[in-house]
Amino acid sequence: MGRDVFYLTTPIYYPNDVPHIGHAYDAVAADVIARYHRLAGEEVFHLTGTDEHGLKLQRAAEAAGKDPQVWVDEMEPRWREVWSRLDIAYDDYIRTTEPRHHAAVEKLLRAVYENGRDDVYLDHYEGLYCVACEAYYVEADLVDGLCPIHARPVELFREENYFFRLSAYRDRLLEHYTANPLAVQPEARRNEVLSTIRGGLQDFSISRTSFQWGIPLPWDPKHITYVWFDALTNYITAAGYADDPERFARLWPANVHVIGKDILRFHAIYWPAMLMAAGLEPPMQVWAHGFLTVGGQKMSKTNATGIHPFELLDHFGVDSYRYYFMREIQFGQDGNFSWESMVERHNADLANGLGNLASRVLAMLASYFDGRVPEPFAEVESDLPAVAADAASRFRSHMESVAPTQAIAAVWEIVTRANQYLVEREPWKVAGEADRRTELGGILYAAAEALRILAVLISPVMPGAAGRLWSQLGIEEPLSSQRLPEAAEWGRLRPGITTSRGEPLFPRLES
Ligand code: ME8
Repeated sequence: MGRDVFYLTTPIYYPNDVPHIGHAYDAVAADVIARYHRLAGEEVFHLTGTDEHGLKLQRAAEAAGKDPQVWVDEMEPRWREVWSRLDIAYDDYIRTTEPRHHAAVEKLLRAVYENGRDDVYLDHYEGLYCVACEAYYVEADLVDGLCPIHARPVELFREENYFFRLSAYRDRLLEHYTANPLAVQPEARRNEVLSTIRGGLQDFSISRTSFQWGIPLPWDPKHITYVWFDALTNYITAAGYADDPERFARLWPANVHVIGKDILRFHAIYWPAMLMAAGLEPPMQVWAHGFLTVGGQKMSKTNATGIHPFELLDHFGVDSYRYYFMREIQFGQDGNFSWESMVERHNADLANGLGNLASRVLAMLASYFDGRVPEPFAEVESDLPAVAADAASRFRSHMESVAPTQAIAAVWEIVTRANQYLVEREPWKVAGEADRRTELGGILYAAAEALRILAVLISPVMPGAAGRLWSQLGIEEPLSSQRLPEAAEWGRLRPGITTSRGEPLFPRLES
């Protein structure tokens, strides 16, 4: 495999509306994983973007009385604006209306159409279509006659479509997933995919004739490319499939597509089969997270549960926001958002936990040592270095396996142990005894060193707070130059540097 870059993607979002915290959830998760890999010294390519074609977009534009292109041009910046406030550091942003994408979709379509195996054929189709999903359903899929995902009425469509012979890929997909047990995660989702494939696959249509907004098939332009065929292709467009073979060889296959569980079938069945049909490798991993609810309910505009990220960002700030969703909701499972739990996490883990640790240590350094980091003192025995080393190593292995919730929990063992350590050692009492000055220095060195390691380890999750803590510690080398595992090794904090107290990292919030 020619790949030497960690290539990670988010889904591309439909800009028919503004984002809610469910969309932001996978954007934040992907950013945390991407930042972790940069911290581990890897070259990272983190892709996100917007899925701008299809019937759903065409109808949203019509409802707004606008041309679809004008509409998506207006809507797309409202997504980027949210990613910017969420500190999402993507390396590329793809819009499916861009010429580079048009070229890649045409190239992929042709590769599949002309592969000599008759994988694309023309047929008539009559079926039940959910425009919100942009997908067909059979009667048995429906719940009370409604779309199983959106609980909305489906529409009967009858069209001439080109079909992709997905049914022919059953055995190859099974072989792929047997040979690559981690290719779909978590385990429950892998089992779901395997049982769908074993149950037999239906061919799916890859073109539409009932509307115009999309990319025409190169061999029959009255057909518009099915929006999912179009959208999935974004992952290879941005890797240079149509215009940069060298770059494509370095980037493809992607290491991980981070997605929500509702779009698993497209990513873990359609997409690998499409790639196989074109002679390309499937992605190395598809990681499907769970669904967020608000007050136990599906998020939607109509029941006021479609919370815009700004509502929370204005109140909690970006670091607390990112922390909450990654820590409170077990990544991979469904979870419920509530204001109460968010305030609770903020106050308990951030304000009282990490924030309090930092302000106590920095205040004592200021009062007893003029802010200077004292010398370590071997006689001050403590298990803090061992706790930190163990937590850092578990943090890394959890991040490597896309388990941010467990990774953060490991880091918080350092916070808890360091706060206990201060309580046990009572530096404020030691400070009263003139002959225990070296010991006092040793205690505060250890606590400050724990803070330094914490700043490094929290940086993928809370880049802003990590940066502020880092500058309060007065370390000269930029935080962005730190690399794991070395940066988490105990004893790298240099005695003599000048710390400063600064503002509290996480001011307490009223509930
Ligand atoms: O599906 N909780 O776009 P999208 C968690 N354009 N995640 C949620 C969520 C919730 N309540 N609601 C939405 C699409 N999401 C396609 C993708 S990729 C080639 C094309 C997640 O804007 C959802 O699971 O409807 C999905 O991963 C993402 O938001 C985009 O949803």
